[in-house]
Amino acid sequence: MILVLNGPNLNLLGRREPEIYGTTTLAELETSCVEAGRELGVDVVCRQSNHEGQLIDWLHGAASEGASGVVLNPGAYAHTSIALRDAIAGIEVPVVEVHLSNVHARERFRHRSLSAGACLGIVAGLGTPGYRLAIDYLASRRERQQGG
Ligand code: DHK
Repeated sequence: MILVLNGPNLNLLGRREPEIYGTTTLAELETSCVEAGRELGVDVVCRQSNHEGQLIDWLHGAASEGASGVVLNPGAYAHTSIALRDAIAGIEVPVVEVHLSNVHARERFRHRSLSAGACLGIVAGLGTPGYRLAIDYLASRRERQQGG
């Protein structure tokens, strides 16, 4: 199973600054993630929260839920949350950080991600297809590790 976690304000996708984040809604994004998983033969479970502690709890529970990887868009917590970074660093399950927008082409305060350094890798600026790339990567990584 691959867990897809979206952080604060991503529940507003589709309506929120569409020139930056696009017009795809969170529900549509989550459906496309589940479909990508189906094509790849892996279950995808999607969740969203506006609360830092909830995201941390889901990360802590990822292994016991059977997740082989986590796709995480931390939203603005990427730029502010040492607690989120520590949660990622503290679990065995690999995490790929995804940003819809190219954070490096935006305001200076978005250039630094505290969480990214604890992640396996990052995808930024590719819009919703970035999630699919991350799922694809984590699914094939799991297969490689299982010797498949
Ligand atoms: C989403 C957010 O909510 C912002 O706070 C980040 C990220 C960028 C995104 O591009 O998906 O700065």
